[in-house]
Amino acid sequence: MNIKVGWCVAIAALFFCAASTQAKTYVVGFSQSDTAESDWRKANTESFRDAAKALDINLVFRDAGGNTDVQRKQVQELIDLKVDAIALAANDVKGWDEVLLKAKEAKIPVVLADRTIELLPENMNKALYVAWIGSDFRYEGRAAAAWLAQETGGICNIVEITGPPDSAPAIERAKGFREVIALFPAMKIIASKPGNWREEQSKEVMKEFLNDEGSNIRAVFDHNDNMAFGAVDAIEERKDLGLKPGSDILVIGVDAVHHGFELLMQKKLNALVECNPLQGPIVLKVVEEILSGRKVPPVIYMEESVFTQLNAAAAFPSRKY
Ligand code: GYE
Repeated sequence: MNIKVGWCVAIAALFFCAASTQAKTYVVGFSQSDTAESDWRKANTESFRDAAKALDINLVFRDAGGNTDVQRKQVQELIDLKVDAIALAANDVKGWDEVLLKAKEAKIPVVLADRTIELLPENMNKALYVAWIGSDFRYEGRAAAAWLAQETGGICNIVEITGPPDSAPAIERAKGFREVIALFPAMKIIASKPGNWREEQSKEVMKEFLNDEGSNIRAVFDHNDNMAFGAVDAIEERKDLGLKPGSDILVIGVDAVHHGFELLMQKKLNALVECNPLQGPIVLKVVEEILSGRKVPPVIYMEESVFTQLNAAAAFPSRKY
């Protein structure tokens, strides 16, 4: 072979090696439940988009608009697209067995982000997902009740505005909250109704509670901040009752989003149990580890705190969502 041809072959071989050692750009499907439902969810979606850019991951994004049937179809679409992996923030806890079995058959690893799911007993040992990254919702409910118990000395009539009854955070926050108030006989939930994470729906629920119970209400436990915003608006609108949110009626939220801090500092809210939405970086890093053949922890909790009127101002400047 003459020297010129030899050089061409050598250079081509070098390019081939460089290309083959260059990190592969992974294609990851992200199935989001409903970005529009809350400030938390908007921050969550954004964190995935930002993390995908930073990690040079091709994120194939699907948003189910809060419809679990649509979300199941969208996960099937991601399987049909033969993505390298799927991150799933499940709208409801149930109904995932069939489509996750399809993902397993297609050898597409699934990571659960944020929401936990319940599989049928016969599928629980089939490793239909590799890991779950999210928050301890049961702890969040307990933390909300513990704060309220110490604030009221264990004497308190409470109304509760919940997330959708089939979603993991609503189920677990309700359980955790009830576990703690059960320790205080004079702490009673006198009314409970879904606000479905949304401010407007929560405002309507709180208006109903105020009509039925008025000044008998000492506190409102909202399963997320946006519903706390709706409760505050409803209380302020009922000028005839002369009740002030943040003092006559204690208002608790879960998430600790930006506007929640603003209301805390205006003393219209009393406590925010943090639920950190900035999961994108950790979830996509876990996906990369899985695709690189490395083992990952099956459960990873996000780092979180509880914020009140006492520590909100100090924490506010460093908040990221
Ligand atoms: O608290 C709420 C969002 O799943 C933890 O869903 C999340 C919850 C969050 O809409 O604001």
